[in-house]
Amino acid sequence: MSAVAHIDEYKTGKLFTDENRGDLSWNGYETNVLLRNRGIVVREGRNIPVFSDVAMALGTDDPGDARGIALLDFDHDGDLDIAINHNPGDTGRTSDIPAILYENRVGQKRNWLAIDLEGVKSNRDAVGAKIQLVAGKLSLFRHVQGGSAYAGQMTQRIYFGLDQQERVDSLTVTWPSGLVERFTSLEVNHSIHIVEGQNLVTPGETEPQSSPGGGM
Ligand SMILES: [Ca+2]
Ligand SMILES: [Ca+2]
Repeated sequence: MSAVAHIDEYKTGKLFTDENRGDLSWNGYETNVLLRNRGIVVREGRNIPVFSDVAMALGTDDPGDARGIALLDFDHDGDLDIAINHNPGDTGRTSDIPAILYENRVGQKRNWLAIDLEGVKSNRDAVGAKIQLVAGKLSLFRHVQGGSAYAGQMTQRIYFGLDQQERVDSLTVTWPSGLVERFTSLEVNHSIHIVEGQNLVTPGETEPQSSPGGGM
């Protein structure tokens, strides 16, 4: 039952009663959205981020009661895929409501770079590190986070989508310790491993598996 579709009943409080709700969750069945980042536009002198909902166009507008989400490159082709878990409501029967895995079928047509950071003086997972990448006209920024979603945990590997750029001009890592390391002229379409303070880029290891959290 959708609280949006039944907004008049919702306002009466009727949907909160056991008689009407039964053993089902009474909301959360709105379709999922998938927002495409269209970049920054300047309006009246202000930088405004613009997003478009492309869920219907891409077939991800599922009406399930989604909760946990994790981004991960499950097929190791350099792009991020999406795993989603669902809320079993008061039934607790997670096996009745399987997770969904959305495969990214666009990203592998473009160039990319994936990065694992390993702190030494900083914390080992490099949480708090900042990465600035420049590739031709692209200037991209990533921040290594310790937590990334409600009821789910993303991969810790950092991914940069590079469109048609065939080389990374510069990569600047600012570690939590304050150390700044800069690398230039890097090849694309592979993963790399950077250990704090070694001023060295080595090939990355196999992507560790990530998964969304359990149903709530
Ligand atoms: Ca992938
Ligand atoms: Ca793919």
